Amino acid sequence: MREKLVEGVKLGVTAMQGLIAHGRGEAFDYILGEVTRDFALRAERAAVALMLLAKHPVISVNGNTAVLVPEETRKLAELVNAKVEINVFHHSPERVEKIKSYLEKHGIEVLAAGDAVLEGLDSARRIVDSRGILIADVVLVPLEDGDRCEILKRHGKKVIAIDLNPLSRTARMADITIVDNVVRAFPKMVELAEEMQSYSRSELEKIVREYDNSAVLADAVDGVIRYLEGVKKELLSR
Ligand code: PTJ
Repeated sequence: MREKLVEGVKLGVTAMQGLIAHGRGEAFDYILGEVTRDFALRAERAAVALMLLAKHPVISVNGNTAVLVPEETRKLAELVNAKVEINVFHHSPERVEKIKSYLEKHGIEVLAAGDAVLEGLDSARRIVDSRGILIADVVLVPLEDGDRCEILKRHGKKVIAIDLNPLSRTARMADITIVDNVVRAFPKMVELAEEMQSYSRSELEKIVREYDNSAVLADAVDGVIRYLEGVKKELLSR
């Protein structure tokens, strides 16, 4: 992952700050045991159900997500019929163009017109595509901490976050929070989407209805506590 991100920086796709963000993620991954836990799986399942039910689902891609999971982004978008839109915090037209051609090389049709504004946001994340995030009903937001989630919700959109930090602003504000590494979450969601494609709308609606994000976030915090308690026990038993 580190090598991919460093290469991404060299290509001008990943922001330098993306390396710092990765370090934050790694630290949380360590104290989660670096595996997909049950709480993440529950969220991934609900996320796929919500995307399959959506009219205009959009996968929002930044410089980290682009280099970490391009193939899986393409597959997931195809399976749930989602648009892929570039949305970055560290914005320049040149950088967006670089991310766009990087994703296109992976066979992804990308939205990045930047012809509309998401009212209420000051950062460059306000720059959106009128065929994508602007009209989306469900937005998948991987690897991001900030105020965009809150604003997306204010615009009536459902937000799915993928964030290893269950305490981040985005993680706490999202409708569905996947506390997992994007490199595990995306392949898992592809697998689930392949299976759930054949589900009826009522089956998908039931999954979404029964999903409880507060319980998932609490279980994620509990997961960290339990993992650390296990480490502590092991150290004391030496
Ligand atoms: O490409 P840009 O310009 O949009 O910039 C991208 C970054 C990631 C720098 C920026 O948008 C950002 O929000 O960075 P933050 O504030 O550090 O937030 C990143 C969040 O993602 C943190 O809560 C990390 O714990 C989490 N994270 C980092 N790596 C992973 C991750 N979550 C899941 N999988 C990862 N691999």
